[in-house]
Amino acid sequence: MLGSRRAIAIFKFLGVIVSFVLLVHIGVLLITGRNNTSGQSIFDAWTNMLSQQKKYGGNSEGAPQYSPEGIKPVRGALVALVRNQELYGMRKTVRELEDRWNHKYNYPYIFLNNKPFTEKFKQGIRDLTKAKVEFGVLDKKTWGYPEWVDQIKAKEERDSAQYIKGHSESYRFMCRFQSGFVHKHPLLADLEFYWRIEPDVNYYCDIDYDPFLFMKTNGLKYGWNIAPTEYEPTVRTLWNTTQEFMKKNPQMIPDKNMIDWVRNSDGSYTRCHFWSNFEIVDLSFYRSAEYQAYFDHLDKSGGFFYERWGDAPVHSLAVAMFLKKSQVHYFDDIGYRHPAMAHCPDGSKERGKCICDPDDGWAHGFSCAKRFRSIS
Ligand SMILES: Nc1nc2c(ncn2[C@@H]2O[C@H](COP(=O)(O)OP(=O)(O)OP(=O)(O)O)[C@@H](O)[C@H]2O)c(=O)[nH]1
Ligand SMILES: [Mg+2]
Repeated sequence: MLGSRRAIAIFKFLGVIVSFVLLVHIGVLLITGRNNTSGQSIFDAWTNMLSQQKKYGGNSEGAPQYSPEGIKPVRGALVALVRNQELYGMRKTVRELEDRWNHKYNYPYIFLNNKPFTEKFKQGIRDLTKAKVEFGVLDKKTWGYPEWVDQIKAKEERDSAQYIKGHSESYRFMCRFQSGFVHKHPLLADLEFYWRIEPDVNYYCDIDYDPFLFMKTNGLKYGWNIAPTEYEPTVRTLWNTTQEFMKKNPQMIPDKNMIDWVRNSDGSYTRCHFWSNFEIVDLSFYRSAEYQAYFDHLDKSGGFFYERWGDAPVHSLAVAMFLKKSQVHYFDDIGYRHPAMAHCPDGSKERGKCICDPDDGWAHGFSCAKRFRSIS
């Protein structure tokens, strides 16, 4: 009796030893082991398998990391119009972009201002990145009133305006500059694409590919991320002025366009616009004769000052008139927040890369993003 108990105890002990040796063996195989047939480590095989899966957002496989000085596959840059006093808001944006994306790609930055940048601003930005950084001042002609605008009428509008930023003269200069002149600044002369950035925005997700290259290789002209409706009092006559332009210049409007995104079935304006504080654009679009003619038409009407037309609805109406949907890309994989609105990817494609809560991604459900998905 005693002998058989001892035998069972010995068998149990041996069982534990054998299991332990087996576990250690499997562990060693997993960490350093070689697959006998291919000679490839199991971890290598796993990593290869993951890297071969098509990443969302484009042909990112094997995307090289670009050196700060090296030539990039696209002449692209991150561009901000910004004031000296916004240094710390701008630093937050640059820090997040560097951490999430640009430390690998090292695309240059261009900062523009209607006043000279201080040394403190320049150093405060340069400290954050290895990429090339340039600072430019605006040509006076691109910041202010064109000679045909009645400045008394413009002031009356500002004094009586009941809408956000309605009282601000500089905000109107900013919107006119971003609508008609940013792409003409000499520092952008050599660029094919720009990615607009602003102070105090957030980038929530790692971006593991080159959006400039993605746009270029796919023939995309305009990339966006949030699409709300514009506040009506700021654009009272913008749609009528745009329709006038379309009637006068039918040869400029291609048959296949996106006009149904901005035009309701009864002909009225949807006020849908891409929120241009984030936009990635093929600058040949803004440099085109069509875009220039449209901007000139709007500018002549004075609506940047007699109302408060934003560059977002202006850019968006141009996209809707002149581009096909297949040339416009919804960067719904880029988690982004500008004060008041945010977009968080739903998580299915970017799991593990984002710090935002997909349930907060309410811009995704905005009617204009939905409308974009529904038009052909
Ligand atoms: N240099 C300069 N930049 C400006 C001026 N006004 C606005 N900007 C910049 O233009 C961009 C848009 O201006 P914002 O004031 O952010 O406009 P917004 O995004 O409609 O409004 P917010 O909700 O306040 O962000 C930002 O990058 C600003 O830093 C200005 O007078 N001078
Ligand atoms: Mg802003």
